[in-house]
Amino acid sequence: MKALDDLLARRIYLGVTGLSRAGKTVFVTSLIHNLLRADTRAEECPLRGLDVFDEDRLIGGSLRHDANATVPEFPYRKALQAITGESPQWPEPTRGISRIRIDLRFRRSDGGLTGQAATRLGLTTGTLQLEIVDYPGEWLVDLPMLGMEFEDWSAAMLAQAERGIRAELSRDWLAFVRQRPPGAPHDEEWAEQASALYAEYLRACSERHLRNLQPGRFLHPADLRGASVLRFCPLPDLTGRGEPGSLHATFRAKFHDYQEKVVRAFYRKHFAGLDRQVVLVDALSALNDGQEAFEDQSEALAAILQSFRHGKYSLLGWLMGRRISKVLFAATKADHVIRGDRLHLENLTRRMLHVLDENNTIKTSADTHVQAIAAIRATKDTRRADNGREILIGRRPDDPHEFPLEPGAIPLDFPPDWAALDYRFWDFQPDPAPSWQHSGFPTLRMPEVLNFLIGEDLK
Ligand SMILES: Nc1nc2c(ncn2[C@@H]2O[C@H](COP(=O)(O)OP(=O)(O)OP(=O)(O)O)[C@@H](O)[C@H]2O)c(=O)[nH]1
Ligand SMILES: [Mg+2]
Repeated sequence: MKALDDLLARRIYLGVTGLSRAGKTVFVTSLIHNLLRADTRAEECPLRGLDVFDEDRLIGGSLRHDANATVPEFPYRKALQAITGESPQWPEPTRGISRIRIDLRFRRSDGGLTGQAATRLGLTTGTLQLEIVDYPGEWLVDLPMLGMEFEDWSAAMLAQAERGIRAELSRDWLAFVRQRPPGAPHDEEWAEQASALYAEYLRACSERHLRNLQPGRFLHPADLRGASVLRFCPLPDLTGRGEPGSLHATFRAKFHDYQEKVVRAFYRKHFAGLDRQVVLVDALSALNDGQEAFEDQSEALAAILQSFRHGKYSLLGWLMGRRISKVLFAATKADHVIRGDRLHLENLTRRMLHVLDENNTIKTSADTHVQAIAAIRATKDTRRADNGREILIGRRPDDPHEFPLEPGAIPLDFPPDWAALDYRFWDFQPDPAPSWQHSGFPTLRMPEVLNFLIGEDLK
């Protein structure tokens, strides 16, 4: 029976992505920890609301280490240790792609096709092998590059570099590339300097919370650090396609290599194998960052959305293999807003996606859902004694004590009315609650997230 049980075990690949600092590491850590710690006898289990758990069918989860994996393992223990250690901290930023697998044993329900078929065979239990892949949303921002020639891309990047706060950040790189005409003979040392200055400019943008940055690998090179495929950048004043041997022609060829060996290779090797996808959207930090950063992050999100378009007009039309059947857009860090505003956060995110997805193509491509969540809840809800207004209690980075804090209100419109905006993002720190290590993390709506993504597979 065990062999048959294994044969019927389903493997689901769940992609977790989002732009830098969106909350990917915290999300995966919370999901794994809470599944490992599931205890139906506990009065307050954070999985309450997850169907397989509420129906008392979840037997337990266990981590599986894959000795042959070619992708680094997700740093679960390290992240857990940081959050639940003696002086709790959020986990460190992570780089590149990582994966982790948890096997979930469950009792089959009478509903669901697999469940019925398996029960008929006398199999009352099943296993879901959940393989989680965490990768930077910045890599998806590269997708529109596939539809462009080097010359058009250069012109677009140059125009962008001259706008708003970018003008100041791009000064050194622009001054450098303008010194030499694109028709000049190629020189590897010059190319290295130009691309290094361009990468520095992108990093400076990223520090100012701009996120619509291409090529994404300049920021998260992962295994391509120092590789010559990254030794190019946009060039000014391009005409024609460049004489052979010129800077122009060489950069054009590198751009083409980047399209094929980096962007397409990522989609083919990793993205094509995903069954489900979570896109974490940190609309709150974006609001806090102000209009320019917010608009820039929205453009990055619009580029990301293109990855979920199927069909004739999609840039991924060539991509074969399985298709992502469910996409969840999760507005993260919902514990940063008062209870009455969480629905507003969800609505703002929904409107934002709706506006960005001009042709409604993602809606018609996969089953999509928008939800405001907190993977780890670092605040408590309460009311002010004097006027009864809802407020939050939480910890700031500079003080270990709890404080009542008022984050202000979430705007109802997208784009927001910037003149009227009164929202403040406090950098709440994790609670040193000892129970977190044993009973799991308190969350907002994580059980619903799991119901949407894998509920059917646990029937
Ligand atoms: N209060 C609260 N803060 C969160 C939550 N998730 C993430 N954060 C905050 O967001 C920061 C970034 O979270 P990470 O999970 O490291 O984000 P990431 O997307 O993995 O970031 P990179 O690895 O840099 O790409 C954390 O350091 C926390 O400050 C949450 O559920 N609640
Ligand atoms: Mg991370």
